[in-house]
Amino acid sequence: MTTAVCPGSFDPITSGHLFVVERCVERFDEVVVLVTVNPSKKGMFDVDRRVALIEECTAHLPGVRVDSCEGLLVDYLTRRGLTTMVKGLRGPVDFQYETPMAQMNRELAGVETLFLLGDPRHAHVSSSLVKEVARLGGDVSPYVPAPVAAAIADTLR
Ligand code: COD
Repeated sequence: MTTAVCPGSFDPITSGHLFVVERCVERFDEVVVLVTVNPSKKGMFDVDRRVALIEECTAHLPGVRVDSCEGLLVDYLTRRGLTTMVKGLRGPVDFQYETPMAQMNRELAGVETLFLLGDPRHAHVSSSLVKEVARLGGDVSPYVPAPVAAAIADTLR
């Protein structure tokens, strides 16, 4: 059985993230969408809400599980005998940011990182930009799945 772990903050999940998860579903038996928790960083959504939103947005995809973890990502994978994570790339800036982490994760625990090119239509989409646009009254519905757009509207109401 092949398993890919797609890690991220997912605060909240965007259509760009979802595209990457959908591509993984076509190539792996199981896909774990993993919300990484940084206790010193307060997000728009708490971890349980992020997990619940991802579950709702991926309910139509076979083989997807959603989980969360604190601490080193590679420890989560190693404890479960997993060796592959998949990261989405919007372009060269993401590649530059991700490369040292991939190298470090390979050295720390033999975990390989596979990079998957994102949808060019979402190359400018990030969770932080979505939150900023929403906070300033812009329409973010083209950039996030419908349940997320509703949750953001709810939070800002
Ligand atoms: N299209 C395609 N891919 C996208 C898009 C998009 N529009 N937006 C984001 N992505 C990709 C990102 O490049 C990233 O690969 C992934 O989706 C997650 O994105 P975010 O923004 O939700 O998450 P980040 O960038 O905050 O990353 C979280 C990490 C998992 C990298 C980080 O929290 C982490 O590694 N935490 C664990 C601590 C750890 O192990 N540290 C040591 C690392 S060596």
